[in-house]
Amino acid sequence: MSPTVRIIGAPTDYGANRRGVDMGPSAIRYGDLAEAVSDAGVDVSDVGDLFAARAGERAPDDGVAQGDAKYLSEIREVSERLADEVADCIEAGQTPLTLGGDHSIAIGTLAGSGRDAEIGAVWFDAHGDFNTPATSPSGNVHGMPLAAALGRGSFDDHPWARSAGLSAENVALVGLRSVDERESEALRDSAVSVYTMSDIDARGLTRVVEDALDIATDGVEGFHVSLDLDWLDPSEAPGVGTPVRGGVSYREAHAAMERVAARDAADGADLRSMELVEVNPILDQHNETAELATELAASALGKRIL
Ligand code: 4U7
Ligand code: MN
Ligand code: MN
Ligand code: MN
Repeated sequence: MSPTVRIIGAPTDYGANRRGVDMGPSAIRYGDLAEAVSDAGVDVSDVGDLFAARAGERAPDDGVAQGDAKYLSEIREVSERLADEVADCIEAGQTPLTLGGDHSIAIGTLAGSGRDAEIGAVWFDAHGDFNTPATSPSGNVHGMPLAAALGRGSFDDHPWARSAGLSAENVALVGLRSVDERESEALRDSAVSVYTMSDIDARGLTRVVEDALDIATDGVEGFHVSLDLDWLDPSEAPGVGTPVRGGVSYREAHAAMERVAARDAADGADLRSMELVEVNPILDQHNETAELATELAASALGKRIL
């Protein structure tokens, strides 16, 4: 990781089934993100929010009928803008911290982060995010970004969505507990590594995350961390659009981010980019999910207790 972190807001909800997640960047900033990150001992700059037209300002069925992925052309616009911003940030020697927005923004982050280098990714989520327009039960692109970044299935026809430097062999999903049937088949057929909540139950959080980091750092220039707040149990993170019971605890989430920071500090591994997604302030209680997101970012960026 570079000594300077650049915050980039991506206030979009085109990929989600519930409006409100476009206010995530404001809620996370209001939760004192900049201060939390400075407390971690890194310099922080904030370039503000990218332009993204609000889905709520459109007629409900505008943009919906695009194959089996809703708002795909709107998502393409945001993704291309975000990919450029992330690639520029890395080129300038800084580490991008992208704030969603729904998880479709990962398409842009990964395209930018993997534009000029081989990268890996650790994906902390209750869900697989491995649907394609052809397999998705919902048509919501926030359930598809990982498949898109890997150029899978019908996303083959959308080269803007592909992350050039990312290969399935260097991707690990951690904490899954809700995967659709065809999505699960696709994951089993792929080289992506999957660690479910049962793996965490059986082996403990730390061992699982260390394995995931081994995969994401093997033979690549840097690794990306995608943190979907629905990874946590809804009792800790109520402000998300697709909560699933049985997630990780507050302490486990911090422990995972602390493993990320430790790996970044070690030789041969570099935290190249990170994103915080799916915080929905309309569904939150007193901004606690947004505040949790800021705390977890600080842990990943190296905040220590002593
Ligand atoms: B998130 C879902 F069907 N799998 O594809 C889908 F259950 O970014 C949910 O992880 C996707 O929050 C959740 O719509 C996407 C559904
Ligand atoms: Mn999720
Ligand atoms: Mn997700
Ligand atoms: Mn390092």
